[in-house]
Amino acid sequence: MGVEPSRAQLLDWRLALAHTLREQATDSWLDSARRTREDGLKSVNYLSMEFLPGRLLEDAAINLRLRDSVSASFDDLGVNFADVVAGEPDPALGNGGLGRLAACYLESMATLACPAHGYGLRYERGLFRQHFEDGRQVERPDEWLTSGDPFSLSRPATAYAVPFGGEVSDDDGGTAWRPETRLVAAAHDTPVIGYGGGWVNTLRLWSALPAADLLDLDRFSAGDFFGAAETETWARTLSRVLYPTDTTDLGRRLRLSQEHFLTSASVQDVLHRFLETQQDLRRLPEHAAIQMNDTHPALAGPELIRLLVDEHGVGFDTAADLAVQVLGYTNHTLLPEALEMWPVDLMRHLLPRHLQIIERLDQRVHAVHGSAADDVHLIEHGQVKMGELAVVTSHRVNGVSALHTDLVRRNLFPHLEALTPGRILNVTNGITPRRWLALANPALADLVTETIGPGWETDLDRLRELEPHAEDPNFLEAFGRTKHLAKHRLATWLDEEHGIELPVEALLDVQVKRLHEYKRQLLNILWTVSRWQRIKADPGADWVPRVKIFGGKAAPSYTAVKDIIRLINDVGAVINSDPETRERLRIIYPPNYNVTMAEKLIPAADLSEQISTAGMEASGTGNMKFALNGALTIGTLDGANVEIREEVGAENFFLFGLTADEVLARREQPGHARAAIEQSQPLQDVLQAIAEGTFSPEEPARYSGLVDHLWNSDWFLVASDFDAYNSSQELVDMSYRDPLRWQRMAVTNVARMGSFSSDRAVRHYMREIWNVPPAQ
Ligand code: GPW
Repeated sequence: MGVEPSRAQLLDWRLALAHTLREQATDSWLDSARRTREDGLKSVNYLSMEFLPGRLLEDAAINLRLRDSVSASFDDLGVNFADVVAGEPDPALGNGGLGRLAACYLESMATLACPAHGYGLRYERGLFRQHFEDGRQVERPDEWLTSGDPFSLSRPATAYAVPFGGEVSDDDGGTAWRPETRLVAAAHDTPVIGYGGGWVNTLRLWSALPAADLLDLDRFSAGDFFGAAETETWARTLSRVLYPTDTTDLGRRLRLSQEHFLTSASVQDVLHRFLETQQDLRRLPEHAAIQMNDTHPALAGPELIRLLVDEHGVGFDTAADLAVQVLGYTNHTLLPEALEMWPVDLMRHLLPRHLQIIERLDQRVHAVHGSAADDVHLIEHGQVKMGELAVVTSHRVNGVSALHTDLVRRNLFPHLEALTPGRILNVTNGITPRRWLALANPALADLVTETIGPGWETDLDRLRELEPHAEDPNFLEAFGRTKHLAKHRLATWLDEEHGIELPVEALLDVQVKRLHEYKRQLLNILWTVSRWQRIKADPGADWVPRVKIFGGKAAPSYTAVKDIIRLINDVGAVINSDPETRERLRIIYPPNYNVTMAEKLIPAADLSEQISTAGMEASGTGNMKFALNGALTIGTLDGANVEIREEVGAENFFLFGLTADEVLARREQPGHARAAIEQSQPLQDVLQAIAEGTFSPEEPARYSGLVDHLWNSDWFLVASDFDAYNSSQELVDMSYRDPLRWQRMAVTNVARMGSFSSDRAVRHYMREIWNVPPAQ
């Protein structure tokens, strides 16, 4: 770094570490690319608007099997490794589960030596940083690039022009698109190191640059300096910010431009790499798979067809057939507000050629399938439906848990399932055990290795070998110590970073995830109020001490859940300062939940809150991380909870609540919320306290809207599930009172989590969707 060691700052050490680790990965990185090229291997191109990789350096050290020697080298230099990596920014290039899943899958693909590129956008500013002011969420910009991006390589030579706007004309059979403007996509590559370091893939993120001729010299010369730079500003804006919404709708022109920009640059790059070694484009499906992470990159079909037809002279039908063979689509939600639709007028304005191709694809579906396709419309009510587009341009469509896939088939795309039976399949989500056990929970990871030997890192089913030890009191005690260690580590961090005290002997009950009404953080905080009231009513009883931890951000425009954040903080302020209850109930809500915070919270948790309204959480992946780290789940029959419960056993899972079918039926009952509240004295007491201003004395009516909504509407069935949730929580207390029993349940959870490894999921994608053989 050009600095004398004695004068080096932590930042210098971190940059030096980044360069050193990247250097260590470089031979494998080049080898992996060379083998893919020279052996003509098929490679996967994972297109995603979001990636949440977490901090990179320690993970790289672990996967290169260099963690201990790096740490020892720093000791020799009198520098603390933990301090060095703690300064690394957490690239927040995503909102939540969708982006974190993409990161787990990239890591597993590299570990399995599956040739792959991740493609995304290099947002200059990631997801906002969250602060609380008077309990309210305040958003500040996230400047993650201020100290550079030292583990990545910028590749100015790898750049593509991405066209926008203008006109299309049909002249003598051929179609000509004369775009109004072009932006340049420039590549930034981050190595994705597989466990063991033998295979390294690439995460390629695009940033937008103005094309050289974008400064309008005529306008500039005429004195219109700002007007002259308009297109340049537009270019810079494009990769400036990540949209901070997650499974909620947004109808912004900039977002469609971002989606096209990602898709076009990535598909051009896929074709470019193919044409480096091949001539015959009809062989593209033998060499490339493109996976669309939800519909955000669903322009990949039209874009691939456009490039094949307009730039390479392939016929339309051949191009469309090729696209279908290459593309796959993963659906991650059923929520109507998250199903993307774009106004036809906007599409015509920004992407006239793509609109034309979509119209032709629509005609083609009807030509091929006749009246069987009567219910299929890619365009309806003036909107382009991106879900239908993604389905008809893919050979495989998958949901992300068994329940979710079933609902995708039955409720979301029944008309499309009927056209091409078998196209829709399930691949239940998974998580990487390297980050979520080896890195996040070194004490438990060491205990596992001592007990069953190494190798579980890449063969997570081996955790089953822990099961006999669940009867061994010595092992259970050692297991308990790892949980304590994680709690102490969390306590130190909470104290140092936030000045919050964590009572480490209490039951740690954690709900961390994006704020959304369907995830029902409201149910959790209402129950917490109820627990407080009952402790106060019966202070002599033997209450199990609990710490309720919340973490998560709300979309800045989602006011209903911003109120819930404020309520949690308001309730926390009152409860935490109540001397009568403080030893038995505490609320902690550290701001700015992200991957790095998850790595500290999850290993320390005793109880994992997975309490979404049944039928609404496509899968969840936090649920898997907690169980792998020995937390027990309290949860509904939703998403992957269903499969987790099947694996760990009903006796090791705290189930409650309506099923997905019962949810639909309940919503049909007029006055269901009022009826549920009237039947539950504890819930009435809670709502009354909130409505009276117990937690907002300076503004008693602050939550009257929220309470009103619960009585009169309650779409997410908080009231209907309240009593069941309470009974389940009482069972939690009973189980926790018997530490050996609890420990046994926790160990059983860990031992049975093997199938939730992202290695299992990625192998399934390779076999059933990508048609990529396993590496020898
Ligand atoms: F709306 N998910 C997410 F489906 O984090 F696109 N962001 C999103 O924008 C969407 C889904 C989308 C999540 C699901 O809510 C969660 O249930 C799932 O575990 C995760 O994607 C990964 O599949």
